[in-house]
Amino acid sequence: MPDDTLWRRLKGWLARDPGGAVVTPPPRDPDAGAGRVAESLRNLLDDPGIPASIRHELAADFERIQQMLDKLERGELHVAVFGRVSTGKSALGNALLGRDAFSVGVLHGTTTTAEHATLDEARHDGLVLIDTPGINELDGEARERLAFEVAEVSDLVVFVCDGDLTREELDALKTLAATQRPVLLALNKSDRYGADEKGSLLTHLRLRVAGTVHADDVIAVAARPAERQVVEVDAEGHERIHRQAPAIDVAGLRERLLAIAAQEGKTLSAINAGLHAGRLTDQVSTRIAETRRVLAARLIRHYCIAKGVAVALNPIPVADLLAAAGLDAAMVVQLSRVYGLPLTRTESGRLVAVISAQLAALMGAIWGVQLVASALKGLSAGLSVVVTAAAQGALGWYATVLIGRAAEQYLIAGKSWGEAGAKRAVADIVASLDRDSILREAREEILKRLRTRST
Ligand SMILES: Nc1nc2c(ncn2[C@@H]2O[C@H](COP(=O)(O)OP(=O)(O)OP(=O)(O)O)[C@@H](O)[C@H]2O)c(=O)[nH]1
Ligand SMILES: [Mg+2]
Repeated sequence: MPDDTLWRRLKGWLARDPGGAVVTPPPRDPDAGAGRVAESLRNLLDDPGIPASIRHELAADFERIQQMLDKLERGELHVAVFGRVSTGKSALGNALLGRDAFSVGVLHGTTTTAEHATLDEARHDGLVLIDTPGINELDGEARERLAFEVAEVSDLVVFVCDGDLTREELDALKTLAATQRPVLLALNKSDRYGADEKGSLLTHLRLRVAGTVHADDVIAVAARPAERQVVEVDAEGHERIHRQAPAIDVAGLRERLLAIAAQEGKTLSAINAGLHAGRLTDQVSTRIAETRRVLAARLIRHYCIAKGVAVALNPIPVADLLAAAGLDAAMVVQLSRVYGLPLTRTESGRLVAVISAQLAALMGAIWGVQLVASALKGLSAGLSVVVTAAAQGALGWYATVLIGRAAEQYLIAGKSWGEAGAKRAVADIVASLDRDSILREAREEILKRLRTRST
């Protein structure tokens, strides 16, 4: 059953905060947590209760969950570099990889799409690096979208800057942090600063991002230090000028990444995968609920026609309409199958009796006079037998709609009337339906069928 075990387990694992963001408390034992999420993902992928049509419709999402499961089983940690154009994101990716995996350029906008490469040196820790395009050219909304996309594919983000943060950079940093991924801030091009200048810039940055990035995670790097003129004086006192690039310095950042990967790698991947699965589970349940509602509406209509025509052909006193429960019980048996909570014929008969009793109590006063008046409304004097029969059939139809909808509600709530009880639930349904338009439609439909029968 799609609503039970896995779904409950997954949802239990993922607690929602009031703002709607999904927050997963990191499990104490990362491996156990990752194992639990992997199992949930596997169950979601294999859940026989998910109809093929819904699987097909959400194929891309299922594919993504499969990839995340593979990644989780391989124990990889995906790290994205994010930031303004030309801050040296690609250069930093290369420096961490120890090879030129990403193109680096003086021109703005060298990287135009997200690319990823495995961090060679850290392969045993399963770090995968993702390069992204710069955020300058984008307006606020597009920047936010990119941040979400990046967050979606990464477990951890290194935000790269090359000086103080602009307002846009700070906004983007906060957007990323709000997606629940850990964010590190790398101050790149630190070769351009003297030691004091670098120290005070770091202190300033730590203050600016306090509450968003931990002070230990604000780290200076030099991914591709610019060449400098170096003057060498030989033994004879001759000066020789040549250009030399200072050493790359990403050791602090690499160490921090590896430490995070070692400590929480699997937990972070698991959280990320869990978030995805939680969203997909919600989507799948929404789609299943929609499909069920459509099926249920079709089924109720089918029984409305059957009952409406039967009553029209065999007029019975209005007061007996609710008691003529045979067809309604058959309908409820079928509805219970649509909702995956099959009821026996006896159980559904009992449910129909409960609903009918509520309807009778609710409408005792109006059931007779007002309802008949409604059913006949709009019909001219000198009614033919067929027309009055159709009006009475319409009442049978209306009673079936009410019973069907009430039973549906009871099934949707997992065979329960909820805290307020059957009386309230039935009253709400009566109030929510447009009685006159249902009766009008019923009358027309029944008349059409009676005419077809008589010709
Ligand atoms: N001085 C100095 N320059 C650097 C450093 N890292 C990168 N650069 C230079 O910054 C420029 C941009 O580098 P990229 O790595 O292409 O920057 P990016 O952020 O990937 O740029 P886009 O892909 O265009 O957004 C290049 O000219 C690099 O040589 C550094 O540590 N020090
Ligand atoms: Mg780039």
